[in-house]
Amino acid sequence: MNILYAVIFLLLKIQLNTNCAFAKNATERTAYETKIYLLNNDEATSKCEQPKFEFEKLQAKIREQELTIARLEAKCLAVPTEATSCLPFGKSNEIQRIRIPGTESFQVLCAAKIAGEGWTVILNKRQHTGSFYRTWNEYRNGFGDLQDDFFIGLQRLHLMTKFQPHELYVEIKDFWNTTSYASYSNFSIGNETEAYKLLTLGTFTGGKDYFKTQLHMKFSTLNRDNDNDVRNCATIFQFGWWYNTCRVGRDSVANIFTNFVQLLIRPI
Ligand SMILES: [Ca+2]
Repeated sequence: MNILYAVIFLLLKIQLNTNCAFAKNATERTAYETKIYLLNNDEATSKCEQPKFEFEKLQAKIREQELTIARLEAKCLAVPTEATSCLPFGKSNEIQRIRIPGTESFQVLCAAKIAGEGWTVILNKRQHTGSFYRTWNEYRNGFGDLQDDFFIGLQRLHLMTKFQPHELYVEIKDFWNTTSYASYSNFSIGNETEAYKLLTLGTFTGGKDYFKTQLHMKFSTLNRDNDNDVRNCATIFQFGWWYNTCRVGRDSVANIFTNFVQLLIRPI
């Protein structure tokens, strides 16, 4: 007889819990919970028992959400908080600090008065000061003074143009003080293993195409002859460059009659 009561009690409990779990509204649910309480006479077990699969589904959903949050956090942390070019500095013509993935942050000279806002000066050369007759390591790491003559360095230039596409702007003043300009829509250079090869230039616009024979050329310096001439052009012109042959005419940046050269880049 006791077993029969126990079975009836159990069936009743299951029925009440099922009805409770699928109650249409809060009032119905409370009514079932009251009945469960009266049956158990115990507040701790009077609450409606959710079916196990519902609970597992909720747990899986929470785990998914946690994973999404973790990925978003990782993404946020990976985005550099520093500027990656002069673009965010807008009208600045001052020295600013930028950081490119793969290297420490470094200072650059921004230019907003030459060809619009947001340009980074990568080379500044005046004939009367400084020297560009430098070694491979100097050209790789950069040299000079940002307030005067300088070169940003091939490694930084490689990382900058690899990280995001850049346009190039060239301003040249020759021996006779004639100023001319050139711009290229997509300037990029390779890594050191590729001898910082001039990979792309994009479309040329402007007066003189200063880079027309330099495309796909490797970089050469006084102690690293990567040009296509029997001689070392960097030694002849005392200037590190993406030389092809040593027959550089007046249309070349490496021209010895160049009074002033400024190269600028800007993300596109
Ligand atoms: Ca050579």
